[in-house]
Amino acid sequence: MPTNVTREYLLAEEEYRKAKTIPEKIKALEKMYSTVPKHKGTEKMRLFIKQRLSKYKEELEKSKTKKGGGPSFSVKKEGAAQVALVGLPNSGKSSILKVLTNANTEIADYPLTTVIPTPGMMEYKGIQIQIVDMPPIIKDVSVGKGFGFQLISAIRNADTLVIVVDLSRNPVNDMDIILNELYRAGFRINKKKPDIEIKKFSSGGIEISGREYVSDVNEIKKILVENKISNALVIIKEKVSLEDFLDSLNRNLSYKKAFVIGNKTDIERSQENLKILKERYPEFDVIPISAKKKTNIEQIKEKIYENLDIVRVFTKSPGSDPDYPPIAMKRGSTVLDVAKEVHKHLYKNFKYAKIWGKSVKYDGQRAGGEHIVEDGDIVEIHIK
Ligand SMILES: Nc1nc2c(ncn2[C@@H]2O[C@H](COP(=O)(O)OP(=O)(O)OP(=O)(O)O)[C@@H](O)[C@H]2O)c(=O)[nH]1
Ligand SMILES: [Mg+2]
Repeated sequence: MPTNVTREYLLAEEEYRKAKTIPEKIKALEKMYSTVPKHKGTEKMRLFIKQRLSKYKEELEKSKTKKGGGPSFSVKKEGAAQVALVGLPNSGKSSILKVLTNANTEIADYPLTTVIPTPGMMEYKGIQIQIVDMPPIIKDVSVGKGFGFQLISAIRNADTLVIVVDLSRNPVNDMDIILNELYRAGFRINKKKPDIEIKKFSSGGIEISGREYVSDVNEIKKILVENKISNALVIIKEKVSLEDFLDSLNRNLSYKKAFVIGNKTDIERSQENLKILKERYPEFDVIPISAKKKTNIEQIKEKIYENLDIVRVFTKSPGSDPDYPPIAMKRGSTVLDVAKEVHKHLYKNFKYAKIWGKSVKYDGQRAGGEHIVEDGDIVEIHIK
């Protein structure tokens, strides 16, 4: 960031950061443009502001022509799953989208480059996975700052998250902000929704089954009362902390898997910073990459695939080769789920299947509809 800007400019920039609506952003950008000193050294900055301005104006136009106002931020799902790239400004999210997919997105040496979620399609082992480059997370985004609630709801829409941190600066700071904002916005990262069932009644008080799984039953009762539950059977099926219990009552929470990309390994200090990050956040898988040099890109694809919990199934007709591409199914899907996915006729008239692959003992083994398929299985469906 050039230091030779005026106080007016810095104020306008702060206004831009705080602006919540598109008209406010446009107003602030116009101020920034009018107060930036006009000489060769600020040429790139002026260009940047102009580009932002025209993008927002275009957005404003679009939102005006749409019924109900407000531009929509969430991206329509395509392919087997949707993955969101989240991180602070300038960490390299857009650069990563570009190396993973064929999408065309803007990359610039200036924070807040991406202003609307931008999707691209990534192919992995014959499966199409949608990657969405998100506008940046900033401090207090969870309470409406910057891209605010629109950004949060777009992230919610994704099936899994990839956190991008910049190894050329303090990555622990990146992680602290990202995780804190996600938490405040109602995300629970790499956590399983606690296995608790609550059956509400109109009378009879509170009964708790599975008391051995909690440290303090009285606290649980207090939490229930505070949440206006006074008659219920609460079945706790696994060990939970009080905080997890409280979370289980909150329907607005969103449980997502995430791993971390440490970007910019081509920069000198990155190895040191990577070590610090791993020490501070040992519970996260970190994949160090350079979007610029295109190193370790295959590892990201593999990890995304792993986190999605999908299996590929190759269907085949009797007497012919397996079809390509495979179909993506949720882990734990059955042969009948596969039949349903292919055609309702196969599902309705299902008799048995022949299977080649990891889920069976020998090739061509016969299996019923409830048989669970595994990654890479070939399934031949026979009908009545
Ligand atoms: N040295 C180096 N620079 C990188 C790398 N990846 C991205 N950059 C640079 O970092 C800057 C920001 O990159 P972007 O991809 O626009 O970052 P972003 O996270 O999308 O930024 P916002 O849209 O503002 O959130 C650009 O100048 C990129 O060229 C990398 O692997 N190494
Ligand atoms: Mg970007």
